[in-house]
Amino acid sequence: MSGTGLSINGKTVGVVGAGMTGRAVAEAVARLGGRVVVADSRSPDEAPPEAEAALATVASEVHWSDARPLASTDLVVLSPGIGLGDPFLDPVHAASVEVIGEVELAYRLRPDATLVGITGTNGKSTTTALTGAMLDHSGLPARVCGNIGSPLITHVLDAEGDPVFVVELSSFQLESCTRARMRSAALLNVSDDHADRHPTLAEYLATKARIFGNQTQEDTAVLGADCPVASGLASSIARARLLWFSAVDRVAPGAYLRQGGLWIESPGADPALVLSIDEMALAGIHNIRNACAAICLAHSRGATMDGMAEALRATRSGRHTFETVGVAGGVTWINDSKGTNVDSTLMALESCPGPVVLIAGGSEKGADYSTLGPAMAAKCRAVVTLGDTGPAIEAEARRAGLSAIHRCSGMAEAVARAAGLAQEGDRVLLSPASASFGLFRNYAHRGEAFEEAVRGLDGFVPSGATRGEASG
Ligand code: UMA
Repeated sequence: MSGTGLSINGKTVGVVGAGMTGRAVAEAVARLGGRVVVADSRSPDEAPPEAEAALATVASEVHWSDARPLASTDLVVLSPGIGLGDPFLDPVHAASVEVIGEVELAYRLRPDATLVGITGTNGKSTTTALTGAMLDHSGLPARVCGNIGSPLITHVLDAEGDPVFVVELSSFQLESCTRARMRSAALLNVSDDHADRHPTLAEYLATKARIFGNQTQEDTAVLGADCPVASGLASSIARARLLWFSAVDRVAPGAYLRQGGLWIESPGADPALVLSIDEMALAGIHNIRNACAAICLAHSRGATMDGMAEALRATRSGRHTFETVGVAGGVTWINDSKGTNVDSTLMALESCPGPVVLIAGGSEKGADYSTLGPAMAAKCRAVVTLGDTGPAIEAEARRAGLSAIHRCSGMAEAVARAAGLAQEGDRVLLSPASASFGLFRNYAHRGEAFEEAVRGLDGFVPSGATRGEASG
């Protein structure tokens, strides 16, 4: 594709973070003729195992727990895992070097790229995957990327032709966006998450709202009408065309559930049926909302009715999102490792029809677990806790009247304990309501550890086709 943006040829670019994003940025900068200086706040002992080898050919310098060498660079590009206000960046701010995120860099390199952004506390990945599939099924080339698993920068530099980049955006990524313009953007919902990085809900919402910040009259903003926090942003959308989505009410213009069907209503046009929800591969009310959001986004980029319907028939839940691993001794084992906040665990519990043994807990991000207590008491036969947040989850479960609570130190122990507690017909649900760091590299690593332990249970029978029913 053509590029009319920022030139970094001959410039020295600081890259903060040696993870997936930092490595992708370093590769991009080196390829475009820039000199790369990497700094990561971790010590060499904590370095991601593959980092040194991956950076060896593209970075001139790699520094661990020292950002001072970045003070003399032309521009610093941040990975999402480290906040703009992190004290590690003090030497960079003191030297007044501009700091931007990877998504912002991708935009500045290719301002002509069509970006479709999706944010929200839950449902981002599902909506992103659905939107990409709807465009693909409509014959419109699309690249699905971002927080869902691969940095935007790699895609914008590699893309042939002029695809639509459908980008899942976390608050961590939006925090460091300044000029990036989303031709279509959605805020799905907002609930408590990442309190360690965003101390108040207002600040978290303001960060998410940056997704609409650079839109023009030619662009589309999509808001979740069923979420009071997200819908409250409507009055601040000054320029873009606003579309709504809802699984409760008819909303126009926008997409909604009515009489068992998903409808789209454009200004001045009659409502049009996209498909009956019985035909969707995904189940659950939250996935109906995700589907409606995806319809708004894909329709705004020219997707066809047939293409949208075909994508909804074909798209299943993503990995580690309420995936049935299999059955052992009449107990169904479900991997919802991607349930990293309270809201997503509440949805996963709601999606389980019978008694549940819940495995929850992980690393601390300042969450409030009080709403989880009554849901655990109502649904759980027992709760098995893991990690730093285990005691807080345990306290809420006890306050709500549950007494069968067991603290474990690792996944194998948690699975063995849950197997002993579950009875025939129960579900054992891994849905941690917490991040994974500390015990695991990321949520995928945690989900794999769970699946490995489950596969070792006596009489285990793996699942066939899985029907996604929860968040993600
Ligand atoms: N880190 C440091 N010091 C640094 C840089 C990073 O300690 O100098 C730590 C971070 O605190 C974090 C870890 O390293 O614990 C990884 O951070 P990173 O920014 O290097 O992460 P990447 O490997 O580049 O992956 C990131 C996203 N991860 C985070 O935002 C933490 C991935 O989302 C995303 O898929 C990838 O970029 C591509 O865009 C994962 C995630 O957990 C799935 N996202 C959070 C979520 O969904 O809740 C926001």
